[in-house]
Amino acid sequence: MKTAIIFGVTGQDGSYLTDLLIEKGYNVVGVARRSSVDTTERIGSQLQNNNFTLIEGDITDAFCVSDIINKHDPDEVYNLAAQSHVGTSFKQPTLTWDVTGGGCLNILEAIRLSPRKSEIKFYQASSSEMFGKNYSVREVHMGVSEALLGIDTEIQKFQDEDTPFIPQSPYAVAKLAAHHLAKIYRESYEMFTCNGILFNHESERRGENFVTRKITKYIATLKAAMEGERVDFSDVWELDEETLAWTPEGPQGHGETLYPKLRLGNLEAKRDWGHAKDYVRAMWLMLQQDDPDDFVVATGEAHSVKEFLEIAFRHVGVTDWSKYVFIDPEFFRPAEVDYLLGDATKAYNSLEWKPEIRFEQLVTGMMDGDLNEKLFRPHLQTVSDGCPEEG
Ligand code: NAP
Ligand code: G4F
Repeated sequence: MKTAIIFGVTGQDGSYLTDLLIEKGYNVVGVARRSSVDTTERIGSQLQNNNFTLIEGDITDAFCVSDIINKHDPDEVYNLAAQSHVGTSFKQPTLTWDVTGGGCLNILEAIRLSPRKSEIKFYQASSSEMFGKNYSVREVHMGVSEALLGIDTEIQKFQDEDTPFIPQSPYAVAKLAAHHLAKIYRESYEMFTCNGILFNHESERRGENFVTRKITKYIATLKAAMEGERVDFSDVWELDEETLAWTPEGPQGHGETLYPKLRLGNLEAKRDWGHAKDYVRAMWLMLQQDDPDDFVVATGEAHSVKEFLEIAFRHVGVTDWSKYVFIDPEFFRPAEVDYLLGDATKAYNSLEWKPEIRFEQLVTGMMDGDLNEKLFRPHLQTVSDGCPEEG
């Protein structure tokens, strides 16, 4: 039976990877940092599994990391632990550097110094965010309808393994340092290290301060609250400009209940969004190869935040979503990554990996996930929701 250690097991990807490896018959050791509250919600279904062990550890503590590697004799080590929020990295750059960059170095060193160095395969969670402002270009042939209009080709922007990195945030710089370190350890010490350059991937388990889940959770919460108040979701009232909240004074006479608007930043940014379940499969496949390498993992489609909003609201019958959304300068970043579209041809060919879940299905699946949660969230009755510090 193979043993895998997952750093960052309580996160979105950590939970899906745990499910996958348990299904494949692994013994999984999940590492979670100490917290004053329970962070195991996403891996709750595995906690009683005999093949799953949850241990405490923090990747910024080199001795702790080394102790974990030596104690558990892993065949595979996955580093998914990170301060993974780009916006937060501008507010907490040092912490981001220590966790997202330094944490990877601690694991690489622990493996290098282990007597089992040559038997351990290592996966590093690199990110499309490292491309930052940069992209490659190519000419693509258009479809029949465009050809009839005399347009044969267009220039497409994309990123693949050969696109140079121009990071735009402290997070991306920390990830890039970790990425290069993993390569250097591969080339200098003959270690089996792979970088998965993953484009954005989301799910029902996505953290609530990433834009996709922030949107789906808001819509589901608002709908549930309005249904609780027997108020028609598609027919809201006048906006109180001061509180940025809807104050219903309709026939039901619900008086002062407040429904805050969804506060978002840049809606024009484009991302190549896939589903986390598909992407953890690619991580595992990388470590099953004979030789270590780096791979882009992406769907090959880019959509704007606005398109995500449109599909999510349409799913609950709302076509004019603009009246629910407030563009708040607080959520704009000091530097933005405008466009990410990955070319995963290398992963398609070498790993035989392909995404199964496409954009529209991702959005509606996330909406259903939040709609089915059916929790009543009392915070909707205040206007303090959507704290800029967190989203
Ligand atoms: P996530 O949900 O934010 O999970 C991050 C995990 O890291 C959590 O389990 C977190 O623990 C843990 N962690 C944070 N600081 C730690 C520390 N000092 N020591 C040990 N663990 C620590 O992120 P994700 O979406 O699953 O992404 C997984 C990895 O892929 C991350 O490295 C991310 O940067 C990278 N990535 C993600 C995407 C994406 O679109 N999702 C794309 C490319 C790359 P807590 O539960 O205690 O917070
Ligand atoms: O959902 P986001 O915060 O994801 P972002 O910045 O692309 O980073 C995610 O993907 C990376 C891979 O490319 C990972 F490495 C990283 O760990 C993380 O998982 O923001 C997506 C876009 C951005 O352009 C942002 O400016 O949405 C825009 N946005 C607009 N309003 C917002 C908001 N983002 C957040 N988080 N909150 C907003 O209110």
